[in-house]
Amino acid sequence: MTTVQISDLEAQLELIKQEAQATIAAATDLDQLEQLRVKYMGKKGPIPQVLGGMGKLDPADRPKIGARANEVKEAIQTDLDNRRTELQAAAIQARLEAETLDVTMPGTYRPQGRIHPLHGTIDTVLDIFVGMGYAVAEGPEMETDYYNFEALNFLPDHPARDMQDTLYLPDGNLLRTHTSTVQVRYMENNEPPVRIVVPGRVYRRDTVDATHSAVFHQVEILAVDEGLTFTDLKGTIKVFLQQLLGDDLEVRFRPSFFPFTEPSAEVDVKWKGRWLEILGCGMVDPNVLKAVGYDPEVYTGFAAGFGVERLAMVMHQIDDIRRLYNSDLRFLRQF
Ligand code: 2NL
Repeated sequence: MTTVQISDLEAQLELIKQEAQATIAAATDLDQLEQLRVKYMGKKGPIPQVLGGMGKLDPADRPKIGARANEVKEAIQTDLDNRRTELQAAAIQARLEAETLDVTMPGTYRPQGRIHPLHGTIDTVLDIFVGMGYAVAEGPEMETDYYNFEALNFLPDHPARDMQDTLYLPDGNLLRTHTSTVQVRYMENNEPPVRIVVPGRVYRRDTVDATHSAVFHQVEILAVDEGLTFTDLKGTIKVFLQQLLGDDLEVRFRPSFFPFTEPSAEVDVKWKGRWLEILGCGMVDPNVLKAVGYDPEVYTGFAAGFGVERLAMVMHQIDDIRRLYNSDLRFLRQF
Protein backbone atom coordinates (compact mmCIF):
# COMPACT_ATOMS: atom_id res chain seq x y z
CA MET A 1 0.00 0.00 0.00
CA THR A 2 3.05 2.26 -0.44
CA THR A 3 1.87 5.29 -2.42
CA VAL A 4 4.92 7.55 -2.07
CA GLN A 5 8.40 6.80 -3.38
CA ILE A 6 11.38 7.91 -1.30
CA SER A 7 12.78 9.54 -4.42
CA ASP A 8 9.70 11.83 -4.60
CA LEU A 9 10.27 13.10 -1.05
CA GLU A 10 14.01 13.44 -1.69
CA ALA A 11 13.27 15.50 -4.77
CA GLN A 12 10.87 17.72 -2.79
CA LEU A 13 13.51 18.27 -0.08
CA GLU A 14 16.10 19.10 -2.72
CA LEU A 15 13.72 21.62 -4.27
CA ILE A 16 13.05 23.25 -0.87
CA LYS A 17 16.80 23.42 -0.22
CA GLN A 18 17.55 25.04 -3.59
CA GLU A 19 14.71 27.55 -3.29
CA ALA A 20 15.72 28.43 0.30
CA GLN A 21 19.39 28.86 -0.61
CA ALA A 22 18.54 31.05 -3.60
CA THR A 23 16.20 33.35 -1.63
CA ILE A 24 18.64 33.53 1.33
CA ALA A 25 21.45 34.54 -1.05
CA ALA A 26 19.13 37.20 -2.49
CA ALA A 27 18.08 38.66 0.92
CA THR A 28 19.27 42.26 1.16
CA ASP A 29 18.66 43.04 4.83
CA LEU A 30 18.36 41.39 8.22
CA ASP A 31 14.56 41.80 8.37
CA GLN A 32 14.14 39.89 5.12
CA LEU A 33 16.50 37.22 6.39
CA GLU A 34 14.49 36.81 9.59
CA GLN A 35 11.31 36.33 7.54
CA LEU A 36 13.07 33.59 5.54
CA ARG A 37 14.24 31.87 8.73
CA VAL A 38 10.66 31.79 10.02
CA LYS A 39 9.41 30.57 6.63
CA TYR A 40 11.89 27.68 6.16
CA MET A 41 12.83 26.63 9.69
CA GLY A 42 9.46 27.11 11.44
CA LYS A 43 7.12 24.31 12.56
CA LYS A 44 4.71 25.17 9.76
CA GLY A 45 7.48 25.31 7.18
CA PRO A 46 7.85 23.13 4.03
CA ILE A 47 10.16 20.50 5.63
CA PRO A 48 7.71 19.33 8.35
CA GLN A 49 5.12 19.27 5.57
CA VAL A 50 7.25 16.87 3.50
CA LEU A 51 7.91 14.73 6.58
CA GLY A 52 4.15 14.58 7.15
CA GLY A 53 4.03 12.42 4.03
CA MET A 54 6.34 9.78 5.62
CA GLY A 55 3.39 7.67 6.71
CA LYS A 56 2.85 6.61 3.16
CA LEU A 57 6.47 5.57 2.77
CA ASP A 58 8.03 2.16 3.08
CA PRO A 59 8.94 1.96 6.80
CA ALA A 60 12.48 0.90 5.90
CA ASP A 61 12.97 4.24 4.07
CA ARG A 62 11.64 6.44 6.86
CA PRO A 63 14.94 6.88 8.82
CA LYS A 64 16.64 7.74 5.55
CA ILE A 65 14.23 10.52 4.65
CA GLY A 66 14.37 11.81 8.26
CA ALA A 67 18.16 11.99 8.05
CA ARG A 68 17.95 13.72 4.67
CA ALA A 69 15.49 16.27 6.07
CA ASN A 70 17.95 17.04 8.88
CA GLU A 71 20.78 17.53 6.37
CA VAL A 72 18.61 19.98 4.40
CA LYS A 73 17.68 21.87 7.59
CA GLU A 74 21.32 22.10 8.62
CA ALA A 75 22.35 23.30 5.15
CA ILE A 76 19.64 26.02 5.22
CA GLN A 77 20.63 26.99 8.78
CA THR A 78 24.29 27.30 7.71
CA ASP A 79 23.27 29.54 4.80
CA LEU A 80 21.10 31.65 7.12
CA ASP A 81 24.00 32.07 9.57
CA ASN A 82 26.50 32.95 6.83
CA ARG A 83 24.14 35.42 5.20
CA ARG A 84 23.38 37.01 8.58
CA THR A 85 27.11 37.52 9.19
CA GLU A 86 27.51 39.06 5.72
CA LEU A 87 24.53 41.40 6.13
CA GLN A 88 25.64 42.51 9.60
CA ALA A 89 29.12 43.29 8.30
CA ALA A 90 27.58 45.22 5.38
CA ALA A 91 25.35 47.19 7.77
CA ILE A 92 28.35 48.16 9.92
CA GLN A 93 30.35 49.09 6.83
CA ALA A 94 27.47 51.26 5.53
CA ARG A 95 27.24 53.03 8.91
CA LEU A 96 30.97 53.61 9.03
CA GLU A 97 30.87 55.17 5.59
CA ALA A 98 27.79 57.27 6.36
CA GLU A 99 29.12 58.53 9.71
CA THR A 100 32.65 59.36 8.69
CA LEU A 101 33.86 62.42 10.63
CA ASP A 102 35.89 64.80 8.54
CA VAL A 103 37.90 66.70 11.11
CA THR A 104 39.04 69.15 8.43
CA MET A 105 35.44 70.40 7.87
CA PRO A 106 34.80 73.95 9.15
CA GLY A 107 32.95 73.97 12.51
CA THR A 108 29.59 75.55 13.26
CA TYR A 109 30.11 79.17 14.39
CA ARG A 110 28.65 79.76 17.84
CA PRO A 111 28.84 83.42 18.84
CA GLN A 112 29.95 83.71 22.44
CA GLY A 113 28.51 86.33 24.79
CA ARG A 114 30.72 88.39 27.08
CA ILE A 115 30.31 90.33 30.29
CA HIS A 116 29.92 94.04 29.50
CA PRO A 117 32.88 96.04 30.91
CA LEU A 118 30.51 98.09 33.11
CA HIS A 119 28.92 95.04 34.66
CA GLY A 120 32.28 93.29 34.94
CA THR A 121 33.51 96.27 36.95
CA ILE A 122 30.40 96.24 39.17
CA ASP A 123 30.74 92.46 39.73
CA THR A 124 34.40 92.79 40.72
CA VAL A 125 33.65 95.63 43.16
CA LEU A 126 30.74 93.75 44.74
CA ASP A 127 32.90 90.63 45.13
CA ILE A 128 35.54 92.60 47.04
CA PHE A 129 33.02 94.16 49.46
CA VAL A 130 31.07 90.92 49.89
CA GLY A 131 34.44 89.37 50.79
CA MET A 132 34.75 91.99 53.56
CA GLY A 133 31.32 91.05 54.97
CA TYR A 134 29.11 93.61 53.21
CA ALA A 135 25.60 92.73 51.97
CA VAL A 136 24.39 93.90 48.54
CA ALA A 137 21.33 96.22 48.68
CA GLU A 138 19.27 97.74 45.87
CA GLY A 139 16.30 100.13 45.59
CA PRO A 140 14.05 102.14 43.26
CA GLU A 141 15.36 104.50 40.56
CA MET A 142 12.32 106.79 40.85
CA GLU A 143 12.55 108.57 44.17
CA THR A 144 11.12 111.31 46.34
CA ASP A 145 12.85 114.56 47.22
CA TYR A 146 13.04 113.26 50.80
CA TYR A 147 15.17 110.17 50.08
CA ASN A 148 17.34 111.80 47.42
CA PHE A 149 18.02 115.12 49.20
CA GLU A 150 16.30 115.97 52.48
CA ALA A 151 17.30 112.86 54.50
CA LEU A 152 20.85 113.26 53.16
CA ASN A 153 21.29 116.72 54.69
CA PHE A 154 20.99 118.70 51.44
CA LEU A 155 19.83 122.25 52.33
CA PRO A 156 16.60 123.42 50.60
CA ASP A 157 18.54 125.65 48.19
CA HIS A 158 21.40 123.24 47.46
CA PRO A 159 22.38 123.61 43.78
CA ALA A 160 22.04 119.85 43.09
CA ARG A 161 18.29 120.26 43.71
CA ASP A 162 18.07 122.65 40.77
CA MET A 163 15.97 121.72 37.75
CA GLN A 164 19.16 122.24 35.75
CA ASP A 165 20.87 119.31 37.46
CA THR A 166 18.18 116.83 38.45
CA LEU A 167 15.57 115.09 36.27
CA TYR A 168 12.19 115.81 37.91
CA LEU A 169 9.08 113.88 36.97
CA PRO A 170 5.73 115.65 36.33
CA ASP A 171 4.34 114.30 39.64
CA GLY A 172 7.08 116.02 41.67
CA ASN A 173 9.15 112.85 42.13
CA LEU A 174 12.59 112.56 40.56
CA LEU A 175 15.11 110.12 39.11
CA ARG A 176 17.68 109.43 41.83
CA THR A 177 20.98 111.28 41.41
CA HIS A 178 22.92 108.81 43.61
CA THR A 179 22.32 105.42 45.20
CA SER A 180 22.50 106.96 48.71
CA THR A 181 18.68 106.81 48.63
CA VAL A 182 18.98 103.03 49.07
CA GLN A 183 21.16 103.43 52.16
CA VAL A 184 18.61 105.79 53.74
CA ARG A 185 15.83 103.27 53.07
CA TYR A 186 18.00 100.44 54.40
CA MET A 187 18.83 102.31 57.63
CA GLU A 188 15.13 103.14 58.16
CA ASN A 189 14.36 99.43 58.10
CA ASN A 190 17.41 97.95 59.89
CA GLU A 191 19.20 98.59 63.16
CA PRO A 192 23.01 98.87 63.26
CA PRO A 193 25.44 97.31 62.67
CA VAL A 194 25.06 98.14 58.96
CA ARG A 195 27.47 97.06 56.22
CA ILE A 196 26.04 97.36 52.73
CA VAL A 197 27.28 97.86 49.18
CA VAL A 198 24.80 99.44 46.77
CA PRO A 199 25.18 99.28 42.98
CA GLY A 200 22.73 100.99 40.65
CA ARG A 201 21.76 103.28 37.81
CA VAL A 202 21.61 107.02 38.57
CA TYR A 203 20.48 110.08 36.59
CA ARG A 204 21.70 113.64 36.07
CA ARG A 205 20.52 116.37 33.78
CA ASP A 206 23.66 116.39 31.67
CA THR A 207 24.45 116.89 28.01
CA VAL A 208 26.16 113.78 26.68
CA ASP A 209 29.81 114.11 25.66
CA ALA A 210 32.98 112.02 25.97
CA THR A 211 32.96 112.20 29.78
CA HIS A 212 29.28 112.85 30.64
CA SER A 213 26.13 110.77 30.39
CA ALA A 214 22.63 111.51 31.70
CA VAL A 215 22.37 107.91 32.90
CA PHE A 216 25.31 106.29 34.59
CA HIS A 217 26.17 103.82 37.33
CA GLN A 218 27.33 104.21 40.88
CA VAL A 219 28.45 101.95 43.68
CA GLU A 220 28.29 103.20 47.25
CA ILE A 221 29.17 101.54 50.52
CA LEU A 222 27.89 102.30 54.00
CA ALA A 223 28.98 101.03 57.41
CA VAL A 224 27.34 102.09 60.67
CA ASP A 225 28.32 100.69 64.05
CA GLU A 226 29.48 101.70 67.52
CA GLY A 227 32.99 103.11 67.47
CA LEU A 228 33.69 103.35 63.72
CA THR A 229 36.36 105.99 62.97
CA PHE A 230 37.97 107.68 60.00
CA THR A 231 40.78 105.11 60.38
CA ASP A 232 38.29 102.31 59.62
CA LEU A 233 37.20 104.23 56.53
CA LYS A 234 40.78 104.74 55.32
CA GLY A 235 41.70 101.08 55.88
CA THR A 236 38.57 99.82 54.14
CA ILE A 237 39.08 102.08 51.10
CA LYS A 238 42.77 101.26 50.85
CA VAL A 239 42.19 97.49 51.00
CA PHE A 240 39.39 97.80 48.44
CA LEU A 241 41.49 99.81 45.96
CA GLN A 242 44.50 97.52 46.36
CA GLN A 243 42.39 94.42 45.75
CA LEU A 244 40.90 96.11 42.69
CA LEU A 245 44.02 97.65 41.16
CA GLY A 246 47.04 95.91 42.70
CA ASP A 247 48.77 95.41 46.06
CA ASP A 248 51.47 98.02 45.51
CA LEU A 249 48.98 100.75 44.58
CA GLU A 250 49.61 104.21 46.05
CA VAL A 251 46.46 105.77 47.59
CA ARG A 252 46.00 109.40 48.71
CA PHE A 253 43.20 111.09 50.70
CA ARG A 254 42.41 114.82 50.16
CA PRO A 255 39.89 116.94 52.14
CA SER A 256 36.60 117.48 50.34
CA PHE A 257 32.95 118.28 50.97
CA PHE A 258 29.67 116.38 50.62
CA PRO A 259 26.39 117.36 52.27
CA PHE A 260 25.96 113.88 53.78
CA THR A 261 29.45 113.34 55.28
CA GLU A 262 31.65 115.27 57.74
CA PRO A 263 34.58 115.15 57.44
CA SER A 264 34.71 114.24 53.76
CA ALA A 265 37.57 113.18 51.52
CA GLU A 266 38.39 112.58 47.89
CA VAL A 267 40.57 109.55 47.16
CA ASP A 268 43.20 109.46 44.41
CA VAL A 269 45.28 106.56 43.13
CA LYS A 270 48.63 106.71 41.33
CA TRP A 271 47.89 105.22 37.92
CA LYS A 272 50.59 105.02 35.25
CA GLY A 273 52.55 107.83 36.92
CA ARG A 274 49.59 110.22 37.41
CA TRP A 275 47.24 110.87 40.34
CA LEU A 276 43.66 110.01 39.38
CA GLU A 277 40.59 110.97 41.41
CA ILE A 278 38.70 107.70 41.94
CA LEU A 279 36.10 108.09 44.72
CA GLY A 280 34.57 110.27 47.40
CA CYS A 281 34.00 109.28 51.03
CA GLY A 282 33.56 110.48 54.56
CA MET A 283 32.07 109.96 58.02
CA VAL A 284 28.27 109.93 57.86
CA ASP A 285 26.93 113.35 58.94
CA PRO A 286 25.09 113.14 62.32
CA ASN A 287 22.07 114.79 60.65
CA VAL A 288 21.76 111.78 58.29
CA LEU A 289 21.90 109.34 61.24
CA LYS A 290 19.22 111.39 63.05
CA ALA A 291 16.97 111.41 59.97
CA VAL A 292 16.82 107.60 59.97
CA GLY A 293 16.33 107.37 63.74
CA TYR A 294 19.88 106.34 64.74
CA ASP A 295 21.39 108.04 67.82
CA PRO A 296 24.58 109.84 66.65
CA GLU A 297 25.84 109.81 70.24
CA VAL A 298 25.90 105.98 70.07
CA TYR A 299 26.67 105.23 66.43
CA THR A 300 29.10 106.52 63.86
CA GLY A 301 29.39 105.50 60.24
CA PHE A 302 31.43 105.89 57.12
CA ALA A 303 30.38 105.91 53.48
CA ALA A 304 31.97 106.10 50.05
CA GLY A 305 30.77 106.34 46.50
CA PHE A 306 32.16 106.27 43.01
CA GLY A 307 31.07 106.34 39.40
CA VAL A 308 31.42 102.96 37.69
CA GLU A 309 31.90 104.38 34.18
CA ARG A 310 34.86 106.46 35.27
CA LEU A 311 36.47 103.51 37.04
CA ALA A 312 35.88 101.18 34.06
CA MET A 313 37.36 103.82 31.74
CA VAL A 314 40.49 104.12 33.89
CA MET A 315 40.87 100.35 34.26
CA HIS A 316 40.40 99.59 30.55
CA GLN A 317 41.83 102.80 29.04
CA ILE A 318 38.52 103.74 27.38
CA ASP A 319 38.59 107.28 25.95
CA ASP A 320 34.87 108.00 25.47
CA ILE A 321 32.02 107.12 27.89
CA ARG A 322 29.64 106.65 24.92
CA ARG A 323 31.51 103.49 23.92
CA LEU A 324 30.00 101.89 27.04
CA TYR A 325 26.45 102.47 25.78
CA ASN A 326 26.27 102.11 22.02
CA SER A 327 26.75 98.33 21.89
CA ASP A 328 29.38 98.29 19.14
CA LEU A 329 30.50 94.64 19.09
CA ARG A 330 33.90 95.56 17.64
CA PHE A 331 34.48 97.43 20.91
CA LEU A 332 32.74 95.01 23.31
CA ARG A 333 34.49 91.94 21.91
CA GLN A 334 37.78 93.21 23.33
CA PHE A 335 36.73 92.44 26.90
C1 2NL B 1 31.10 110.54 44.94
C2 2NL B 1 31.00 110.52 46.41
C3 2NL B 1 29.88 109.59 48.23
C4 2NL B 1 28.56 108.88 50.04
C5 2NL B 1 28.80 108.93 48.69
C6 2NL B 1 26.77 108.37 51.63
C7 2NL B 1 25.56 107.77 51.79
C8 2NL B 1 24.91 107.93 52.98
C9 2NL B 1 25.40 108.69 53.96
C10 2NL B 1 26.60 109.27 53.74
CL1 2NL B 1 23.39 107.20 53.17
N1 2NL B 1 27.27 109.13 52.60
N2 2NL B 1 27.42 108.23 50.46
C11 2NL B 1 29.45 109.46 50.92
C12 2NL B 1 30.55 110.12 50.43
C13 2NL B 1 30.78 110.20 49.07
O1 2NL B 1 30.05 109.62 46.87
O2 2NL B 1 31.95 111.19 44.41
N3 2NL B 1 30.24 109.81 44.27
C14 2NL B 1 30.24 109.76 42.85
